Amino acid sequence: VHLFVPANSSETIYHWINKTQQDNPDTVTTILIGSSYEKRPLYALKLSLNNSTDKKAMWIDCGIHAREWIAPAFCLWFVQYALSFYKLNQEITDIMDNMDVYILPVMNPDGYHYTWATNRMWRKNRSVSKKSKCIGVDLNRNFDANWCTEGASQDPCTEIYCGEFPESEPESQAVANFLRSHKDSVQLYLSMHSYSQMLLFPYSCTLDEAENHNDLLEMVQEAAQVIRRYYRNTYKFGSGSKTIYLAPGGSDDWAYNLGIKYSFTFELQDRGRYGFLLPPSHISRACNEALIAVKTIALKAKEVL
Ligand code: 0X9
Ligand code: ZN
Repeated sequence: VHLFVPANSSETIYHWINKTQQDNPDTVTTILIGSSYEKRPLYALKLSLNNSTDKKAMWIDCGIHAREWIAPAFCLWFVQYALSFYKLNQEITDIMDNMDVYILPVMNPDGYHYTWATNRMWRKNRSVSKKSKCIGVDLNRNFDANWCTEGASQDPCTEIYCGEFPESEPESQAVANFLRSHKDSVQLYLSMHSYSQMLLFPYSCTLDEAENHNDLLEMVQEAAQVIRRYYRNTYKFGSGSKTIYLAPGGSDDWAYNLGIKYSFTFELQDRGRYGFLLPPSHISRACNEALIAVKTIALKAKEVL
């Protein structure tokens, strides 16, 4: 599939959100779910085909971590793919006929902007701490899942600072509030990161196994297999704590504990050659392989729901 999705500045992404909604008024609605510390709006797109009210839904967020630029690119890619290939590709048609899709292209717009303007390697948000000169909270340590235990830090000067208290940050609070108020419909949660090529599921905040560990394992295993088959690329898979590291306060574990039993974090390309600085020429492959993984998981989730 060829879709034109370059690396995008936050301004470009706001523009794109606007245009996507205007061009697809029957399918796309923009939902303002909150605003960032620096008061940038947090827009989620809702893709919804038939206006039945009791439809199941999936949620995808991208760009929790500022420097992981391939993640927002994926969110845009997914939306453009879904809108262009509905009725042309059977899998996306099947998904869209059965689920609404909520997409938050940039969960951390302040950090993202900062990586464009000032420091390409910034990770956290940009909130100012009362107790330190250091700036920013790791939004993926700020959720209420074994918050700030081993794998996070109380030191504002570290990259894994958990914040003052769970959901202290407007960005994590906005996502948590939205999911809390939509938890009866949202049954699949996906969070896009990079890099290292991994498909992860809960728990990351403890070494304990999730109650449906085997289902989750089967889903990511199948998704990794599909990537290998179609793109000859390798993704590791498993629970977060056993596959990468213990890391509490993450959005995936929090969503899982909320009752969204199919909850995943994807680490997209690459495995370290370029790291966060993935060249533009790699964007399309990285997004396409993530897309077939998302389709595989969404179709499996649809079966069991
Ligand atoms: O450490 C993270 O937040 C993620 N890796 S990254 O290199 N993109 O920063 C992994 C998140 C896995 N899930 C949780 N820790 N809950
Ligand atoms: Zn990340």
